[in-house]
Amino acid sequence: MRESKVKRETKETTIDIRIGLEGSGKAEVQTGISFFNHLLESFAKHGRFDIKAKSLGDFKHHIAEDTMIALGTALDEALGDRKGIRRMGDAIVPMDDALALVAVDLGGRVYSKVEVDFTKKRLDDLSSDLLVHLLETFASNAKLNLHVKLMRGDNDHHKAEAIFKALGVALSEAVSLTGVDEVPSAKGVI
Ligand SMILES: [Mn+2]
Repeated sequence: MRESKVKRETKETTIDIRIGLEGSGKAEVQTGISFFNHLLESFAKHGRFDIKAKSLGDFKHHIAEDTMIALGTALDEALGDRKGIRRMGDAIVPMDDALALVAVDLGGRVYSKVEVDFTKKRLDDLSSDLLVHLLETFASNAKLNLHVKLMRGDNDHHKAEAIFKALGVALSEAVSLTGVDEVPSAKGVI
């Protein structure tokens, strides 16, 4: 079972995260930000990851940001030497009017490009402008290459949720084991 636990404490936040890659999509997420909980639960459900998160802090911005740092770190640790994984994964996921494309490469190179625009300033109790930053933060801490493109969409809630569902599906493919016990790189290391 590939899993890891990360506890991250700063003057601003205290974050406790646990991720299991061979999960069933069960999420127990308490960040104090309802919409962010909803996104992480969608991510866990469609990635079939088990995620436990408890985040406390001074500002919602710090809580969300530091939760994504810890979640990215936990994924990186759960993957270990990344032997035997498929490494790449992608998904195109609709949610009513919204259509999100997500592609990931767990080859260890950190790069992210996230293209999405929101109409409103707020996604319920989460600032819309935080969303791109949260995905970039996750990618850099998980040491992955992430491309996100919102192909179309009208409703902001649907756009954000389609992206997190697609991230789950893409990552579930990328972390899946091929049965070949090798690092999936021509270089022999990741
Ligand atoms: Mn929803």
